[in-house]
Amino acid sequence: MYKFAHIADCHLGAHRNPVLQKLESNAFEKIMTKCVDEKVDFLVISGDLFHSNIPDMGVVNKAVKKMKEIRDEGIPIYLVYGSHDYSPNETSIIDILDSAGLFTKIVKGKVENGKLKLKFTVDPKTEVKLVGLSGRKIGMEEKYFEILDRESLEKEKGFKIFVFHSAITEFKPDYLARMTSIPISYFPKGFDYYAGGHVHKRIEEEWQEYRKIVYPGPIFAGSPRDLELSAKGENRGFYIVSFKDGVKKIDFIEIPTCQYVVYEYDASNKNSTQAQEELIQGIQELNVDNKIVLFKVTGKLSGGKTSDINFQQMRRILAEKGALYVNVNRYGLTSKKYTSLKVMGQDVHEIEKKLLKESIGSVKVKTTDLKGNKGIKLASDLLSALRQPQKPNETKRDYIERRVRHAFEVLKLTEVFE
Ligand SMILES: [Mn+2]
Repeated sequence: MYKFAHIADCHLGAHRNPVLQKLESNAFEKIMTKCVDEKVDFLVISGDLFHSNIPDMGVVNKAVKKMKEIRDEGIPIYLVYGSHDYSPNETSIIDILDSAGLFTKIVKGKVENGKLKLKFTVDPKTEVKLVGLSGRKIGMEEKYFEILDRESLEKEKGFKIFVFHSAITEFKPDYLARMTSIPISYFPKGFDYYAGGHVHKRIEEEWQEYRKIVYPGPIFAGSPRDLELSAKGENRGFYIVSFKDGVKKIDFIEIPTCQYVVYEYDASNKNSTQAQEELIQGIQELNVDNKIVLFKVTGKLSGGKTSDINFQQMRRILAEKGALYVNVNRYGLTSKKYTSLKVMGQDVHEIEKKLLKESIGSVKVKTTDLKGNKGIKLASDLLSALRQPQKPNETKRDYIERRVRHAFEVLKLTEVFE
């Protein structure tokens, strides 16, 4: 019997807060150690190993050391790009580490007569055949699925794994209804295992000839929403799959990182003084020692301003009580007095999207690519390409050039298929 490990959505480098950084790298290190202890034959990473295509070098160094350890134990690593570490012209850290031989990016193929022909990578020890399709920004991988030559993949004999970084329409959680997804019929049939990433939730499915469709979910958290879901009981970890002429057993290995406290407060019909008092009293009663605190305040104040509530003071109290990290979400808090905020949302990205949606109607152009949902996606992607921060040691000129290049890539003025 052989075994392989399947992880996805590590999002290494997602956090600026040192405590979260530590928890994230701990989770990754624990998984790598477990792979060695369990003597897996190889490791599959279904995209978003890193949170960006040019992550912080300290984060990269730590991860590389750990991956090097498992390589030295004779465990090969196979992966695809995710939507976060993707680069259309092979300038991602993923490509550098692939070139250095740390792991193998298994997206191999080319477009021939309008069909995308993918080539298998064979794991030398187990003879498992792997083939992968990378994630793209904003679900752009759909067009590659559309032209995928499924027949040649389906004909191949042996134990086969399809590695991908996309949501599948049929198995998408309800709360991700608006996420771009690929219908299951676009996937080649008859693979032994479909190793998924991108959806930040653990999913195990079987459907007709699609034997095992598995998403491990993130190993820790790529976003505050992941923290919230973890706090509400979603287990985080990865899979170990045992196989011999087909999958025999799949085990989810939970990797606990820390404990959470969720504190939600509805300020409706309270004035700002009452809300302030009740919040202070509420947090005094919490046991937050050594825990991540997710603090969510919603509702419409009956009097006073939202800025009357002193969240800084509450953060301080929680820190004094030993909280590891406090995430304050008050995007849902409004007041009767000040309703000038026209656009509300749960986070910055949602607000940005809503603003773009409101303004897109005034765009007067012929091409449909700049209108409607397509236009909104393009605009928000362009914004995120342009808001990349300058790297340490990067000259201003290089920085400007890099942003311009990324903007061009987003606008698909230089896109190349790997
Ligand atoms: Mn992800």
